[in-house]
Amino acid sequence: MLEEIGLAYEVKPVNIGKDEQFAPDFLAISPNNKIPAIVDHDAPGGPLAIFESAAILTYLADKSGQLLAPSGPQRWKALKWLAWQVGGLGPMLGQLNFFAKRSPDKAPLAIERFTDESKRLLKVMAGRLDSVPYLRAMPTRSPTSPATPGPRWRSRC
Ligand SMILES: N[C@@H](CCC(=O)N[C@@H](CS)C(=O)NCC(=O)O)C(=O)O
Repeated sequence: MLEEIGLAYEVKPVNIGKDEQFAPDFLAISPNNKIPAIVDHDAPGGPLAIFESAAILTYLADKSGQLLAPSGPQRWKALKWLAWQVGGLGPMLGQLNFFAKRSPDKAPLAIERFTDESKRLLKVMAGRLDSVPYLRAMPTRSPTSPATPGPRWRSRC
């Protein structure tokens, strides 16, 4: 997203394979010991640390004025799908990956539960993508209607 909105940034790798997410200087930025996290050194009032991907995406969209409507229904049409992804699909696929692949103990009930729920969520996603090109997007324009110029946050709808 930083590339897409054209904001300068510096990458600080955090090797979670080496438990670097538990280092005190990283925990000061991301107390939940997870990547991604950012620090905006140009924030009003001084450096601002943000963790959780949904918060980071929303913050960067607001800061840059791109990819997300500043207010109104289009903002909420995007944010509800972002919340659905981070609260539903992401965690469910993560749990499925853990129980079905990584865990040495193959607990059938856990695998069944997370498989079913993952399939259900993927079906919701597939249904949405039947009618729009991106989860957050408005219905695809009719090929005969002219493209409507507008603010940059609308350009990918
Ligand atoms: N809800 C978080 C999830 C982030 C997440 O699960 N990060 C994983 C890597 S993909 C992580 O940092 N794991 C390290 C750990 O759990 O110690 C978000 O959306 O930012």
